[in-house]
Amino acid sequence: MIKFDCLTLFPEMFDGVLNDSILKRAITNNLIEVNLHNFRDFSKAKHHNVDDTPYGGGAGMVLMCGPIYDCLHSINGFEKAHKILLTPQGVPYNQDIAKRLSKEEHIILICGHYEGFDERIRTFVDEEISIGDYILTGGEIPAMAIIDSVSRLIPGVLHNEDSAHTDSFENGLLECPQYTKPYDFMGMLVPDVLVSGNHQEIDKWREKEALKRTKLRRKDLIK
Ligand code: 4H7
Repeated sequence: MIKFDCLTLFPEMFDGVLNDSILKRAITNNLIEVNLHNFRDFSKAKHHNVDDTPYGGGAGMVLMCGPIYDCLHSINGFEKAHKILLTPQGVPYNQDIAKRLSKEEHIILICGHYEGFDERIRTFVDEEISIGDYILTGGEIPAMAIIDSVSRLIPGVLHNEDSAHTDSFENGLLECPQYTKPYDFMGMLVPDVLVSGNHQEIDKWREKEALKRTKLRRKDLIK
């Protein structure tokens, strides 16, 4: 059982992902637990503001420390939990990080919005993660990417126990080409080896194709 607590101003954004058949089953089978916390509920401001103007001036708003701090402290076991901030300035996320996180018991994800965070929020967390070099309007999509990618590594979450092991990246390579029926689609045929029934040859071909594709598309993955 791995527990995720998510601090967000937009908890509804998580509905679709958590109602996905695989994650939904993982939740009902008590393999994962996901709790959403709206830190606006912890605002002490008249109109429940969670952001304010930046010191030094300039456009935009900055998320205040207070509501996030108080929300964090309201979570049972927050001190021992692994706390992550989702920002474009974080360490680039990958499958190795997903594997490391899947060993945690309790992960707290903090999703920001607006122009950014008060710098002191960084002192609340253990690490800062980015899901890639692009800008999003909030940290919710990165948090969902982490919940999804980590959950599917928890034993029992995937139907076929093996499927996580045969995945792309598990062996450091991209997936090999795959085909299904029909054999002939508008003159494009399935490679002969795949219909040969020779499983030794098929395995060899798949390995070769995976390596070829990785070299061509993602040289950086070849160790
Ligand atoms: C923290 C600080 C993560 C979070 C600033 C978050 C991309 C990623 C956010 C911001 C994120 C990622 C606020 C900066 C909105 C940009 C327009 C939320 N974007 N934002 N600004 N790559 N955005 O993982």
